[in-house]
Amino acid sequence: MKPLLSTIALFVLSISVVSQSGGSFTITKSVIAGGGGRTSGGTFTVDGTIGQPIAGGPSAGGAFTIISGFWGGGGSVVTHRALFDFDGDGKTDIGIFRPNAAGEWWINRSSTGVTFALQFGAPTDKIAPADYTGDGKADITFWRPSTGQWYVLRSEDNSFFAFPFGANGDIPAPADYDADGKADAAVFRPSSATWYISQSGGGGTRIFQFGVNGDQPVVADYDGDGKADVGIFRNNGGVAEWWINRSTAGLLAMQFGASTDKAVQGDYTGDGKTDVAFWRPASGQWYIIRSEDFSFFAFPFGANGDVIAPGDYDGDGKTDPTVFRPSQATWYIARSTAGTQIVQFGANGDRPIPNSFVP
Ligand SMILES: [Ca+2]
Ligand SMILES: [Ca+2]
Ligand SMILES: [Ca+2]
Ligand SMILES: [Ca+2]
Repeated sequence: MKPLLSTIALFVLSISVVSQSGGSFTITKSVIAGGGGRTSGGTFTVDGTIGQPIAGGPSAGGAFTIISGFWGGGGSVVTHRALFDFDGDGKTDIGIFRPNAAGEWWINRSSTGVTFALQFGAPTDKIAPADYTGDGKADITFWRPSTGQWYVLRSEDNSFFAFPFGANGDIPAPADYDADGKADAAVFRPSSATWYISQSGGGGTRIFQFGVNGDQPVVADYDGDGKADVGIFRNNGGVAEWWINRSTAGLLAMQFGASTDKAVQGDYTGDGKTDVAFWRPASGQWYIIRSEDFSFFAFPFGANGDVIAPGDYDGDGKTDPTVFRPSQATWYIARSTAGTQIVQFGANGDRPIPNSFVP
């Protein structure tokens, strides 16, 4: 077991190296995560997996020192990123789409407080911003119903690319369904209740039926496995039904809310799992079902006529209830750690970007 020990020691000294080999095994990916403290002492056992690939069979041996730490027991590491984060600082950015003849995007970068604006799209396009390129920054994107074309402005260099996916009448529902770190172009076709998902990770296009005509997509990661889950919000005779096909935990169906409520699913509790939630326009009440135990809580925030725009504006991993009041172009953000923020941004008639996928 001497070779294993010497390799771990070597690895500790050069954690930026991604490939190490020695003795009877090979480590092909970094096994030391950032942060953490220093641990040293006695004997150890490695049972199979270090980091991502299987490193070999069980090994055991003498003294060791680890700076930082091992990743958890062979499982994958799930990262959850704030949606509508255009500068990649982990915080949702305040921003609007203005449906002028040439569609305008105005976005206030949370990292610097500086606003940038550009024209991209038309008033009849459906805005569909998400991180398609996988650099951790949302890409300004729209989907054109008349042609089924997607137009993505790369966050890396503001160049754009376009491709056809979907047809007129479809509802765009992009998200990272295959958990490769890139949003996948996707549409729900109401006429046939069919989903089309173009998996960026190389898995091809998934086509399947889920829901019925009239349902609205409410896609998010409800079971916290890193994969977006297909879900719909249904008006069943005035009662709201949620049907969610969780990628790991299976089907979840519940009645929660009324058909006139607005779906505002998000991770309000910060456990990495999206909570079923709605906002009631008439009363301004938010109703949230905790993913932890399916209990619910409610509170008032906002008023009738507001446009909801939930996101993680303070970057603590918890969704912050947020509304945009068109009459005053004012944002009210109930930040989970930093308190309520009131900001004027945009104009009456603008659409808050974090409202992009609200049914
Ligand atoms: Ca940001
Ligand atoms: Ca993907
Ligand atoms: Ca999932
Ligand atoms: Ca938050």
